Amino acid sequence: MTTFALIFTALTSFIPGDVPPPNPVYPVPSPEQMAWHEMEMNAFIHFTINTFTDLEWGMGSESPSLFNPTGANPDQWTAVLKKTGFKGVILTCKHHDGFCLWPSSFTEHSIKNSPYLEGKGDLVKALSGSCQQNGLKFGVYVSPWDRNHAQYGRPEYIDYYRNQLKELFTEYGPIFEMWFDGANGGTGYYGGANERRSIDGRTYYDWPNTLDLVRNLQRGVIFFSDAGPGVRWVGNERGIAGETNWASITPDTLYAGKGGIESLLNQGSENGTHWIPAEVDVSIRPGWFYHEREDSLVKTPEDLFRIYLTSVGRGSVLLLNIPPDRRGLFHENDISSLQGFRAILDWEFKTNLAEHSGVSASSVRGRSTRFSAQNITDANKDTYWTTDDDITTGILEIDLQATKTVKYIVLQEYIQLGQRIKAFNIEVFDKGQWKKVSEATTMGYKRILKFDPVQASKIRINITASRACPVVSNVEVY
Ligand code: FUL
Repeated sequence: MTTFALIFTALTSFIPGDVPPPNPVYPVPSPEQMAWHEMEMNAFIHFTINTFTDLEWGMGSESPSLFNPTGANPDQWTAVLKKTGFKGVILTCKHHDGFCLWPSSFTEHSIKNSPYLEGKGDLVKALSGSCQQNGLKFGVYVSPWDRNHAQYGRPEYIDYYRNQLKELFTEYGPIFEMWFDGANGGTGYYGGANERRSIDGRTYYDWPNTLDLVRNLQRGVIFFSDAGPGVRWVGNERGIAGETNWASITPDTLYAGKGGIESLLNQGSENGTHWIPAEVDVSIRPGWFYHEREDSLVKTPEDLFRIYLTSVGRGSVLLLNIPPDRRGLFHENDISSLQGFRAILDWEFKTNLAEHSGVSASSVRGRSTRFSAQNITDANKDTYWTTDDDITTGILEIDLQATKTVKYIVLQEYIQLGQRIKAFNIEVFDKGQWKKVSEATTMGYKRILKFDPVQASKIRINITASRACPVVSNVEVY
């Protein structure tokens, strides 16, 4: 063999594509769940007759004539949300009191019998249209518990609920997520019966058939409930995902309304059988609905940023509730907090000090350029660094070229191949010494670690435990 042939053989044995990528570690996200992860921040809108009765949970006996938001303007909502950086919006089309924000043909307890636009209004349509125009995805909250409906608790109500879903999923454009929460049964008006009705949360709603019905109308919709199947509740309403946060969980251990599982929901399970990531729902105010007395209690921009770090920064999606007031507008105090929050995000994550920085790794899968360490700073979410199958630890070293002040590190696993990393830490290099600045367990879709500002010319990510060979797609430094 000539020297040329030898060199050529050596080169071709490492050409991209030569080494197969790692096999997935199951479960993995569906394409729709992947798109959901990438949204990162969604808004919740709680608005209904409760806004006018000053309640959080209406009884179901409220007259539709109370619903009169004289200045309602969904375009104001979407403009504010878009500017803040939200990607989707979920509206309480129907809350527990049963009042519908769309003129459902299956009940009189709706916006069509309210003074709002003389009964001609349809806030579900107005908001879904405004979302489409502004490039936001639209989702629905349709409470299974209905304190207005006479048949609630009986089989007839399930037909009613399904008919309402058929209306929403056929006449209101694309819906990315459907929310059904655990609050179920109890006292209510129930068509005038005024009594307590209890249901068996496991069987009454016959969820599998309801979900199939919805899926047949719109494939790919993400279902939220404690047990998913699309995304799970995070176990609290304070905006805090677990520091250890697995996107996987075994749904048999959960069902909507079951108590005592908050910490399981908060952290997920390393060996969970299904990909059901946590969604962090939290309100900008103490309540979910607007109450004038809470005008001075709106979360500050700093509060919202802290919540961002404990939700998006822990691999979850943030679902932040902003309730319109009695005019039907976001209140000035809420808007100013959102503007402040956006300003903090822009300021804190202004310049990625690691973009296109040189990176070296303790080892690279098959020594292939396709899996090189450089992939973590190439600003391309589809490329990643990984190791050979039998290696479950690794060191990535980023060279910042000069000494910089560093305060955050953002890390992303390539979760399309499953969530793997169980433990890692960060060290920074300054004045000839390495110093540990942060330690963490899971990485997941996104992990943001904040530490006291330090001087650093190099950064090391030490992956110390992983369920299989680690696969990292992105690292940013601020
Ligand atoms: C809960 C409901 O009972 C609250 O009113 C609110 O809608 C919250 C997001 O979900 O289950």
